[in-house]
Amino acid sequence: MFDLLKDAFVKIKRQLVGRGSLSEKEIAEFLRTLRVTLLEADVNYKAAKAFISILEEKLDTADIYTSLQPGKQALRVIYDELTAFLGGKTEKLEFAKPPTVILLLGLQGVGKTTMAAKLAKMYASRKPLLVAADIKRPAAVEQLESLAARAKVDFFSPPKPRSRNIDTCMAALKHARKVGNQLVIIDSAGRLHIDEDMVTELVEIKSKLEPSYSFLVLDGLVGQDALRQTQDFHAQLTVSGGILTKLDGDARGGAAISFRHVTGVPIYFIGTGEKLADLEVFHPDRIAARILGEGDVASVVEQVQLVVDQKQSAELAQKLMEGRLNFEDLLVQMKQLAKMGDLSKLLEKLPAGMTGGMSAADFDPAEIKRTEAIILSMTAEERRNPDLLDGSRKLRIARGSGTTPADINQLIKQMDEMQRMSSMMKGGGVDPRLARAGKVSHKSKKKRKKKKKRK
Ligand SMILES: Nc1nc2c(ncn2[C@@H]2O[C@H](COP(=O)(O)OP(=O)(O)O)[C@@H](O)[C@H]2O)c(=O)[nH]1
Ligand SMILES: [Mg+2]
Repeated sequence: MFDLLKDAFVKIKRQLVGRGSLSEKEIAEFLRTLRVTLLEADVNYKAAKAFISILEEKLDTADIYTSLQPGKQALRVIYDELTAFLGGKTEKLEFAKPPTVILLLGLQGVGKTTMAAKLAKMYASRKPLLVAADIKRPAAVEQLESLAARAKVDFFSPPKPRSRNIDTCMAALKHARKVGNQLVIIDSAGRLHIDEDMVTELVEIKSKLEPSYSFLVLDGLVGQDALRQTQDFHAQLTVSGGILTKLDGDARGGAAISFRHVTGVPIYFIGTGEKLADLEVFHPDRIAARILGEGDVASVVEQVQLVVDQKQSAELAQKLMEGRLNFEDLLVQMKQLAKMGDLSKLLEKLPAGMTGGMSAADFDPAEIKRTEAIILSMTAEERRNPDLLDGSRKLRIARGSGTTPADINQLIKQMDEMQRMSSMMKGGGVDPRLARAGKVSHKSKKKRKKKKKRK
């Protein structure tokens, strides 16, 4: 995701970091490079211009020129301004008076139906109702119905085969009130191009239904054209925010950067794959960190927490904090990580220093089998107390598991790294800035101590 931007920013960063001095001329030169990159990444021309001029202003301060570390100072400014440009704070859905109604708008094929189901899954605790208000496209109703079954949520189909979409929406709302669905997600009909028919229908739905949120769904792979669509939609329907899909693969990310500037409304979510779980809340600060190549520690932690069994992970966190991780825990941990599926996607978000030299290959099923064999060849005592493993024990375990002592050393090293990485993640959200500096927040350490005391 955002590879092009990331590459360019990383290059710029390399030039900046470690600089003892920075001249006005050098800053101007680097801003020129940045501008070209933004345009290459399909950032809207006006948005790119606006962003560069903000940077120009913020970077042209005595602070930078007199700073002992002007490069780092400049990067800090870029991180802050990029975050602000992406919208600043994270938008959260409010569930004020139920049912909260979300209307999804957008052209055909952008990913509305998929997104409807992803949102329903993410907010499953609200007892969501998925509404098929698209009878234009053949099989659109069936598509949503099967996705609803997969997400295990309620589904509402048009009462009659030829019901008008507006009637379906109103009937669904009534049904939701009766049944107690706190969230209603409407999958509306798109067209290949914005046309009058569609706009008229959507305007009517929007005014009668009065949705809490109307989100424009945009295909992140479409460059400048997506922004044109945005402006057209927004001009006629005044959306409350945007959702970008298909940001997996080689989406250049231009739309993500421009959206806020072009519309004045924020991005709420991003879709990063075809599976229902491939949905992320849009966190401007984390995205900025990702683009700057700093990794995205906080969202990785979140994803990890989603899959990892809560109780088990609490126990594990406790052990990690106390530095008593052992081989049994490691095995559990690896199996859980393997469950998360596409690990390479997760690992790419982490800064290199935090992956502890681990790569997706370490979680490959064959690798896990091998680790399991090693651990099973240990005595119960050895499993619980890794310090026992001396040369002769290692040799015995290696023989028993069909591996070599070097493999066992590797495993011990990996566990140390995991211990280190986990204490950095400190079981919760990590302020990306702190994570970058390799520091862990003192506040949370204190909190942890307090918690312990209470026990
Ligand atoms: N790679 C990828 N594909 C997606 C994503 N979201 C949707 N798709 C695919 O895009 C196609 C169109 O999606 P659909 O939800 O039917 O779009 P709609 O016409 O707007 O309702 C389908 O093949 C989806 O599987 C995403 O985030 N990433
Ligand atoms: Mg659809």
